Amino acid sequence: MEEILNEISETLQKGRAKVVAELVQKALDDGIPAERVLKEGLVPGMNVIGDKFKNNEVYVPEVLVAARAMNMGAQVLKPYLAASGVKATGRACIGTVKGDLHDIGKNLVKMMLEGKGIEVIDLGTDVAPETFVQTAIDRNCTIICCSALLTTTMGVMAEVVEKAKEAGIRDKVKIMVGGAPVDEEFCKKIGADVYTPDAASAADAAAAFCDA
Ligand code: B1M
Repeated sequence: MEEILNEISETLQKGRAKVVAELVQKALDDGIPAERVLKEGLVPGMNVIGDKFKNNEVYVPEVLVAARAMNMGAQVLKPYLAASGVKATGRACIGTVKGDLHDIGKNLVKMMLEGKGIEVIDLGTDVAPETFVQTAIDRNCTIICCSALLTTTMGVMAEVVEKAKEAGIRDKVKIMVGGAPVDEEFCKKIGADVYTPDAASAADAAAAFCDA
């Protein structure tokens, strides 16, 4: 079992997207749960690339092809991750905050929320605080989901909270935050409602808000 998970990680690091997708399918066919394929295959591969990127051992083009391989693998996982029992009802808007172009984690969160039956409006990347809030108003969202991967952009989440207050919707919408540099303490400090460390726990928290 571990062999194929390592192979997924290594193939992802080489950016061989098609082979990653095939290996992910094979792992699923072999009975490995989708969450393990994600946590022990795809994500560790991306983390190795991240460390190499930090140490200037690989550069943006290599990171981009690895990211494409990650996305293709995640697409294969989608129907398996999405399978869940009781369905929640509700609507969320999601985006990566202004100045930030990382979208792999955000896409995973979207996928898992949809798996819970929540309708998700994907605002993409580089999303201004006003856009999160205006979308929540226009589309009557129960939840605003903000993702950030950069220490230089996580502060935008505080602006989302402030804009929601200014627009008078703070008591009507839950604000969820996440992404590698974000933690519980930061969430409390900016007055957001919940921080979750990964996509699966984000989906659980979102479903709980929708059912409340
Ligand atoms: Co960027 N990058 N990058 N990058 N990149 C990081 C984040 C970095 C840690 C790399 C490093 O130095 N080791 C570093 C940030 C340092 C910091 O701020 N502390 C960094 C940097 C510096 C940069 C640039 C500034 C580099 C440059 O140009 N000099 C630049 C910035 C561009 C910009 O955004 N304006 C940049 C660019 C890029 C690429 C475009 C090349 C590419 C992004 C491609 C894409 O997303 N389509 C990229 C990538 C791929 C990475 C790494 C390697 C991988 C990120 C990733 O996708 N991880 C990353 C290093 C790393 O993280 N190890 C790095 C896999 C993904 C599944 O995890 O997104 O954390 P993650 O999501 C997780 C959780 O965080 C959580 O759930 C997911 C899993 O379940 N989660 C949430 C995420 N959002 C959530 C929301 C929630 C709840 C949970 O609720 C709403």
